[in-house]
Amino acid sequence: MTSSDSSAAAPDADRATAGIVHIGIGAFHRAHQAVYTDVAMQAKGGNWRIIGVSLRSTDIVDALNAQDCAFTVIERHPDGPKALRITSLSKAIAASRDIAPVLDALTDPAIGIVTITVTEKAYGIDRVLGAVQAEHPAVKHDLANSTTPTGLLGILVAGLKRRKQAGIRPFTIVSCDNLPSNGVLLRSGVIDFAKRVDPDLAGWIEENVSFPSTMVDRITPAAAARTFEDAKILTGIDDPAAIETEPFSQWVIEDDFPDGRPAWEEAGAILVHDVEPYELMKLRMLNGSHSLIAYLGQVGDYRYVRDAMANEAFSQLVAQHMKNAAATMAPLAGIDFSDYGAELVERFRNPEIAHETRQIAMDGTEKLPQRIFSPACDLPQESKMLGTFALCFAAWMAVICQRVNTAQDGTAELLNDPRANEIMEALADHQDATAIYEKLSGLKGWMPKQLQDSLFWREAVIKRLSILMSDGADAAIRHEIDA
Ligand code: CS2
Repeated sequence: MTSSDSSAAAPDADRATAGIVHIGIGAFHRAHQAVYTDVAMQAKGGNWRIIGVSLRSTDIVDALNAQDCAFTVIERHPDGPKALRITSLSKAIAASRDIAPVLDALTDPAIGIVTITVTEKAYGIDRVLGAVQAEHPAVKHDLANSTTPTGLLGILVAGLKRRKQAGIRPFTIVSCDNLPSNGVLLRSGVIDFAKRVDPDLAGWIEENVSFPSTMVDRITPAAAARTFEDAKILTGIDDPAAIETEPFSQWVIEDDFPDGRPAWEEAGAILVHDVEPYELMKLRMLNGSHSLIAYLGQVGDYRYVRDAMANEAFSQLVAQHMKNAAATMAPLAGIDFSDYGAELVERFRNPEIAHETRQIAMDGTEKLPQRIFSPACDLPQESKMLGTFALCFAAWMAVICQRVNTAQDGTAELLNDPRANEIMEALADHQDATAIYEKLSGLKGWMPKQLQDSLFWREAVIKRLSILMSDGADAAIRHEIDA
């Protein structure tokens, strides 16, 4: 347990030095943790500026460094956009160019926290076993080259190893990705990775490193031409690192920072003892509905989430799904799930937010387990409420089939999924709904046994996939809300 670090005297955030390394400086980080840290330092000071590390992209690193790492966040309010200039980032590093400065930053005793947004697929941790996925490309590379890592686990473990060797206290590691119990999962992956390269180090990590879990929330579409135009109009600055986001923002953090942290509560963060119920609520109600909208939206040519929500039947279906998802969770003190759902519907409807269904549809094999399969397993075996979950899974399959059919040259890239090659192989022949279900639900280590064994689930998904394939998304939606 800790309290926030408010020891610094007069806040002078721009002159503060770095105390955080953040891995994954995409739009979401810039719209979320960077803003919380900015506000926290303005309010309470502290040397908590952020050194941003990009694992792959180099463009954003160059763009940020060329402007002292200050950047614009446009909040899309209903009554017009509002621009903020964020200065909490102190420098950006491209790990793919040179890993040495990344490891140097991680070894700096002034760094007390490492935060992470790398998306689900970059973890390389088996969700059920908590062990590393030895065949994950980055994990495989890093296990063989542990002093020149390229991926998340390898970099964290190499940084911790250097600190141990130099007698420096470890940093606290904070996953900010949409994974259930993200801190617990990352802890077990880091320890398992360390065991494979240095068992003593694994013991030291087990004893000394905190991995608080967090729930993060802010809808942040990819930046588009309008983002940069509005940034220029509102600030007068040409900013290739500008991003846009919704007004809403939430961060629920397990308060376990033995070496202090920024006063994130000043920016509205909620510090709690147990994040899990908040994570479940958000993953199942927000992200699960997002996936439902994304896959049905892709089948039915709804380009943006707001377009789907403007369709009355579609919006009714989403509300129905939220209700079903809420039924899978234990009550959470202070939160009324139906109010939370109503607020989500309003956020999804925001006409100012152009969130492409295509963007959310990416990486389905990484997202469906926590968003759709887990809650489905928590409903009674033959519950009618399983319908909307089955529809989301069926819609994912329908999208996959559409894309496989249009990928004339077998381009797995089009599927935008880390398991694209396996999927392409599974669907090599032209197949009917039953065969497609068998092949895709049978991907190794994916759909939980409880669903594999359920005839009810199987029939529910196949029936919906048949409707989607023969009559399209709107027919499937009507069928679901009439059921
Ligand atoms: C979305 C999320 O792309 C997706 O999968 O569901 O990025 C979502 O917008 C955020 O989690 C909102 O906080």
